Amino acid sequence: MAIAILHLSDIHLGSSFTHGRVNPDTGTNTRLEDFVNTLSRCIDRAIEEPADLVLFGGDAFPDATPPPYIQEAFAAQFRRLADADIPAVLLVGNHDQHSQGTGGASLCIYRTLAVPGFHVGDGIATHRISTRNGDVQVLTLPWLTRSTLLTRPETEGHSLAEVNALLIDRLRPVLEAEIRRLDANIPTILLGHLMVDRATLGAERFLAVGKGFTIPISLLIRPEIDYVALGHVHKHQNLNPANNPPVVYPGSIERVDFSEEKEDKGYIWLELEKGKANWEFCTLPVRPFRTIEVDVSQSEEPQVAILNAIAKYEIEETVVRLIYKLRSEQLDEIDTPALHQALQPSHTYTIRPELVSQLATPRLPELGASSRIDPFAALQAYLGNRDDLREIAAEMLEAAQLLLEEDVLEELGA
Ligand SMILES: [Mn+2]
Repeated sequence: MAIAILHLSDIHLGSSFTHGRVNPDTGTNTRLEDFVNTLSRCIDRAIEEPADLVLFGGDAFPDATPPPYIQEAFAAQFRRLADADIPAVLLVGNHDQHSQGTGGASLCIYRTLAVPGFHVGDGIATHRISTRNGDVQVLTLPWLTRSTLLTRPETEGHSLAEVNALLIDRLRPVLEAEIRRLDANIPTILLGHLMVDRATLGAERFLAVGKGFTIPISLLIRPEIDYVALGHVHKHQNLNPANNPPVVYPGSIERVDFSEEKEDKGYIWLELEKGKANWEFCTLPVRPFRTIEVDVSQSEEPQVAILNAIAKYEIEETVVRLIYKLRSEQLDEIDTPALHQALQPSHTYTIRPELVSQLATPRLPELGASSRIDPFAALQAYLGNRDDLREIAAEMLEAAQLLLEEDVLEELGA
């Protein structure tokens, strides 16, 4: 009998608030309601089938200290699994970890409370889990940082690439020891929150840049392992076309930002036996995002051209961003209130006019024409002009600071 497993990841409850509005009936941001509804669809499926096990691949919240009402919304969904006697493994992702100390991850509360059937994966360990359809072992590999396996003196004076190589050297024997202890007779899953060197990236590359490291896929493709359940990358993909074993990112359950506009969102339904993993990506009906980009700089009637561009799309219930390019002389021809009116049926919207320059002037005037600029100042100026990156601007600057300390940008000649 196969073991039925629901694998989901990157819930990010509490993200994307700038794409929502306050629901006047509940006082809650509509994007939190979206994320909770989508999460509840996953839990519904697990309970209806029922699943024998639920695997969560990490990143429950945007950070390790979510406000209590967001913690509670997450807990209210996962406790339905406990009520239905469905075991679950909650893996710790990079957004769930405190930057300082250990054991402080936002998900550790579930171990402290000893929720029946719940396992928290905050270390490299194997969890043997009894399900209705037999035992399964889940080797957990949470998000690793340089401080997980290395000490400060070991990393000092080394480049990021060298530290990455050092970490892989440390990880290899630790993982090997764990794999040797596995029971060869029962189905085995590796559950990891990590960046695999073969992955195509999404929003997480902005959210976590400079903080983690990349794992070669050869470490994960092992005959002892029947299915590799991943988290971290927001775009669904199977990294092993040969499928022996499947190496699968389910992706985020909702669109976190516009970089995920065109991606389907969903979870994985898996039927697992020793040596055999049948899996399927199940799409979730998530809120649509739509970029409407139009260049009216050559248009006689720019206002009409913009309204026509908007009219092309069904924008009801959609998160919309309108970007229009025009010449500065056309500014007076734009009736902005009428644009707001046209976008009214959307869920939420932003409007960004962009001036096309007639001359070869710098794209950002504050950068001036000097040939040598400080990369950090350049990034700051760039981010100051990108409303859509405001949410992650602080993190990007922090990551850039780290890179600069590592002299990486200098090496690149930036
Ligand atoms: Mn992550």
